[in-house]
Amino acid sequence: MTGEARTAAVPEWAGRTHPAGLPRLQRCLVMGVVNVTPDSFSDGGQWLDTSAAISHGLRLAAEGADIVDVGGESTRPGARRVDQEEELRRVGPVISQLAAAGILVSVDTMRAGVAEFALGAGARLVNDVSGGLADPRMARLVAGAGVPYVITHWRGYSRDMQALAVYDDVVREVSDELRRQVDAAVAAGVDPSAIIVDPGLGFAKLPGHNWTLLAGLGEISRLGGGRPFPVLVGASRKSFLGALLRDPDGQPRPVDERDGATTAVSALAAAAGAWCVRVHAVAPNADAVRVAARWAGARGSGGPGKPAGSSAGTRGSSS
Ligand code: PMM
Repeated sequence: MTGEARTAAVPEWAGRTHPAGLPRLQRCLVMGVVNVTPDSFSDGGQWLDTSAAISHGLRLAAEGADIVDVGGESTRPGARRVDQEEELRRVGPVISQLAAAGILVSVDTMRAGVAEFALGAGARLVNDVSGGLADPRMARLVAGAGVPYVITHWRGYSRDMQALAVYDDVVREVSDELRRQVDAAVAAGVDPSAIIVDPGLGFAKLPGHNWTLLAGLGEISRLGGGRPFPVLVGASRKSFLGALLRDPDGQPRPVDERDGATTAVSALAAAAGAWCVRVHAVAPNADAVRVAARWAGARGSGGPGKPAGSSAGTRGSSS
């Protein structure tokens, strides 16, 4: 192995992508999910009760979540929208309690009104799965608040999004469409250094599209060319993992038995340079990103057991 190859501990694009306003760690971050909904595909109904949702968020933080993402509207394929009042009723007290406990909270919403309320309640990051397309006021709100903003690739509401899963070249098209979403946000005043991009696994994507996107994270980070953005990967328990792990009768692996596959995706995504993974089961994924960082660090160190230095492009943990 050449010295040059040894220092390439993570892909070159990944080491330079840290969103302004968030902790800068030498590894991929872990975002734990609290869905305060009756109908999310993986945990719907489990955390609809406010106190159960708060306890769950505290548990995820204790298990190693760097960020806890709180959402009040299901985006599962086919889901119908809830109104803003109901969404606020679900997420408001959960966000304020978790933020008051010192947890870095993000709000998972497509509505500027909900994001505004959440930021007032202590959320520090807006995770908008529509990437600004569902609510034209969202980008201005985020710009005014000066908070980090996750822009996810999105083609339409959950109710019929899978009919929109038609691509010739999914990495190129997702990159181009994300580029337009990012440009619109920047035109509305969002600081480019506060933007995180997300390929939107499962959002108007068939299983094969999701795998191709995972293999193309570097290109997505650059949105087809130019400066890289931090990338968030949301693969947790999604149906493409269930489809991969079909039983001999062809039945998809049940949702609650997909955490092993999710953890594998997290390790590989971290190794590929993802900035953050969004997951339901935090503990194994927190381990996975640390393994990926340590492995990458060893590759950059030139010898077993020696941690990598802090050279640009290196995200290896030193522990
Ligand atoms: N997926 C879901 C919800 N929110 N946010 C981002 N940024 N990326 C995702 O892939 C994403 C998301 C749907 O999954 P869930 O219903 O289990 O939360």
